[in-house]
Order: sequence, then C-alpha cells, then structure tokens
Amino acid sequence: MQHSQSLVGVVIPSYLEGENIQTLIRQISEQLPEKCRIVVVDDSPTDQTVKLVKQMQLPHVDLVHRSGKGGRGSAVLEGMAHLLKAGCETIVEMDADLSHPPAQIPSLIALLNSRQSDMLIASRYLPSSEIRNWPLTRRIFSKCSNLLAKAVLRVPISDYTNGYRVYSRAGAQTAVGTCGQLGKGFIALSEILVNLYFRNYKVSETPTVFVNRVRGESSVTYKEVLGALVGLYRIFWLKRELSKPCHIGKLSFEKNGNAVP
Ligand SMILES: Nc1nc2c(ncn2[C@@H]2O[C@H](COP(=O)(O)OP(=O)(O)OP(=O)(O)O)[C@@H](O)[C@H]2O)c(=O)[nH]1
Ligand SMILES: [Mg+2]
Repeated sequence: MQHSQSLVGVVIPSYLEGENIQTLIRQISEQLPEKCRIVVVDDSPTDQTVKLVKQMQLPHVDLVHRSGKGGRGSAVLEGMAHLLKAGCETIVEMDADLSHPPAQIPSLIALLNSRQSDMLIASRYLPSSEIRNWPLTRRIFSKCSNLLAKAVLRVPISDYTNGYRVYSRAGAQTAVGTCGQLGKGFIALSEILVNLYFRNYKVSETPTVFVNRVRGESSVTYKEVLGALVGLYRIFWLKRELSKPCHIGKLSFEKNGNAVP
C-alpha cells in the first residue's frame, strides 16, 4: 500500500544525454520534492554525462556508469534493481531526452495506486494522447511497430514501446527477476509487459504527451531495430508458455532477485 512518505525511485537510461540530463534531474526533483531516489544508468563512451550529474552534488541522485552500449532495457533493469535495494516502493522509468514530461509523474503515481496496478504505461496512442514534433516517417514506424506487437502478443494495451512507465514494487521485482533474457535493448519494454500481464499482474495505461527530443542525437542503431524484431519473435514464444493454464503465475522475489516459492 502506498503512503505519502514511501520512497519513489526514478530510473533514467542515458546514452550521450549531456545536453538534457541536468534539466531532467532538476524537473524530476521539483515534482518529487519529498522522498525520491533517482538513478542514472549511463553507457556513454565519454564521461560528460557522469561529470554533469556529479557536478549537481545531489544526495538523492545515484550514478551507474557502465562500459559499452549495453542497451536501454538492460540499463533500466539494472537501475530498477538498484532502486529496489534502496527500498523504493514505486519506480518510474523514463527517457533522458525530455520526451517524457516529468510534470506527469505525480498523477501517474496517484493513478497507479488508485487503480492498484502493478504497471501503468503513459500511452501515446489513446484518444487524448499527443505526439509533438515527430516526422511522419517516425509516426508511421512507431504505429506499425505497436500494431505488430499487439497482433503478435495480444495484450490489451495501445502503447507497447513508450518507455514512460510506473511500477509497483511487486511489478518491478518481477520485471527484474524475469526479464532481460530476450535482448538488451528496447525489446525489454515488451518483455516486461508480457511477463507482468501473463503472470496476472495488473497492467493499465493512461494518455500522455510525448515530445520529440529537442537536444542530443538519436542513439538508436539499425542493429537495435533488427534486434527488437527478433526479440518480438522470442517474446511470442514466452507469451505462449505463460498463457498455458499450468504456468507459474505470480512470483515473489527476494531483494536479491531470487524467486521465492
Ligand atoms: N544506458 C543506456 N541508455 C540508452 C541506450 N540506448 C538508448 N538509451 C537511452 O534510452 C532512452 C531512449 O533512447 P532514444 O535515443 O531517445 O530513443 P528514441 O526515443 O526511440 O529515439 P530519439 O528520441 O529520436 O533519439 C534515452 O534516454 C537514451 O539516452 C543504451 O544502450 N544504454
Ligand atoms: Mg527519445
């Protein structure tokens, strides 16, 4: 049960986001002034982002600097594990490029709790959602990826690929304990969704405004796009396994991520 003093964690995967990271941390901290822990999981080849975060000298902000582009999904799962160890009851996942408005964090958390959900997705594809400044090609690609994922995985959610989400502690524990097996990149978003939904966790969504990045370069490679397609095929088999009547259902996890019978 969420209470006003419980710790909220925010995980930010970042790759060359020096132009955005300080603004984002400031905006999140304004939204969650009481009790929050932020972890930036940075895979940049330079230490610019790390230096900028350290420069802020904020005791509630942690840094994990990894070597090599380990993928968005793996960064988020590592950050979530860190926040669970720190005792967070609610975990927010969001991009570093200011596409996900921090002003929505408090209402996302309130909605997660009032609906008693384990994962709440901020969706770009509900009737009152908005996508600002995306070129047409990008809109088409994203829409088609989502339609394909929905046709294959059949979870009744409109946005499988937006990385703006809020998790209950149980939802985050299950994501950390079961996901990251099928690919290191963006595919983890669908892997987490399928694992939670077919293990009978409550998953829901609400409209959001998505704003195309203004600063910094896209780091998404063709290899990662291809990896997501292969990953979708793998998740299809995971979904089939989890949909069987005898599947294991909800799991509990200890702090170290081990499943408890
Ligand atoms: N730690 C880590 N973060 C990553 C990696 N790849 C992407 N990210 C971060 O994940 C988030 C989403 O990546 P984006 O590059 O914004 O992907 P996108 O939103 O599909 O594309 P653009 O906004 O057009 O660049 C951003 O915060 C990135 O910095 C990675 O390999 N490791
Ligand atoms: Mg982006």
